[in-house]
Amino acid sequence: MNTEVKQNIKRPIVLSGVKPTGIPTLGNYLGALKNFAKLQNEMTNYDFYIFVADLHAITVPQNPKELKQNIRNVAALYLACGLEPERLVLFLQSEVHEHAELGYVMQSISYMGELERMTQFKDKVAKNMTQGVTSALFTYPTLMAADILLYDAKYVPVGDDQMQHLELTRDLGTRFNNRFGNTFNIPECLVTKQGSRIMDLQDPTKKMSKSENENKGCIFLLEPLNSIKKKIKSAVTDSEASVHYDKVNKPGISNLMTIYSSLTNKSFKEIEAEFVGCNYGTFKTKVADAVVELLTKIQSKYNEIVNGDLVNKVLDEGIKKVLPLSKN
Ligand code: ATP
Ligand code: LTN
Repeated sequence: MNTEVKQNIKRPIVLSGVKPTGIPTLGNYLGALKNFAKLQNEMTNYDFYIFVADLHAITVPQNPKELKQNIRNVAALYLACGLEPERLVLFLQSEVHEHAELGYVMQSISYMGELERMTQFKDKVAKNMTQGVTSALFTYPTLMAADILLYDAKYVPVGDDQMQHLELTRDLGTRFNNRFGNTFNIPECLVTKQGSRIMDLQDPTKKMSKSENENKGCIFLLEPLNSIKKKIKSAVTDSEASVHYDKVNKPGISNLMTIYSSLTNKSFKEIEAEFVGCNYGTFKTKVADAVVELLTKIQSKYNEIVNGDLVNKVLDEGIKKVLPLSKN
């Protein structure tokens, strides 16, 4: 193996992925993409491995044409959200067949009982009852463990819905090391302080999710700006007409406050002070303005990128860097 690759291996790795199951949402951005861009600038001694998790996407039914477009959209959105090609190894999960191979090994050391406890599996089964549940949906967390352990990743930035999968990854890595000798680094989860779980605008007890919920409560990063404004204005709130944070009794307003706080860096106290005596309409307009300002920038960058060569170039370079590492 050449020295350049060896030097790469010595630098600790931050790794994460997004599934191309639809257009990424404001939840994906605030819980994951924004954090990747921030960490990339802060953690200058780390290498960043960011991939499009297409093998995970096919654990639920996909239209092949749409999947192809969604893969490209996710890759272009990574770049449009501030990930810098020079700082990052961007690749397609299915192009590195070692993910599936190690996933099989992880299946063979995991137990049905621990996979049955995964809440993402239970939630998706409840929602996909009519379509049939694939066995890959059940073993999904073992593939995710393989994604991470394969590269000896040190940190994995994710939204808080993935913490349970990260715990399982740590368990499987430790189990493998204990049985077969020290092989894998045991990774740590990096969850953003603000925005790690953005809720659906129509049902703020449910996570905003690109492939599962009714579209009305979900803001997609490539959605027309007018439609975004409408969705925020019709977000479910409560009858109190007072902007204060109370996740249990005021989940809708608390969710809008979380979005506003993540976008403006204002604390909940500062937001409460800003909107004393204001009605919800005024607050929602401000939230919508902040979201629209962000998405105007992201969409214009996305439009510059999506039809050019950059995405292919970055993916080609990424796979060249990542293939020797996965064989190490
Ligand atoms: P699906 O709807 O297909 O299950 P998803 O959007 O929930 O997709 P991913 O695309 O795999 O899931 O998520 C990519 C990253 O975005 C993960 O780190 C995940 O934790 C984070 N994420 C997803 N939804 C939210 C949300 N509502 N709030 C904060 N972070 C989120
Ligand atoms: N399971 C994640 C997506 C994902 C991932 C990973 C994230 C697949 N493999 C490895 C971090 C590291 C999800 O459903 N959000």
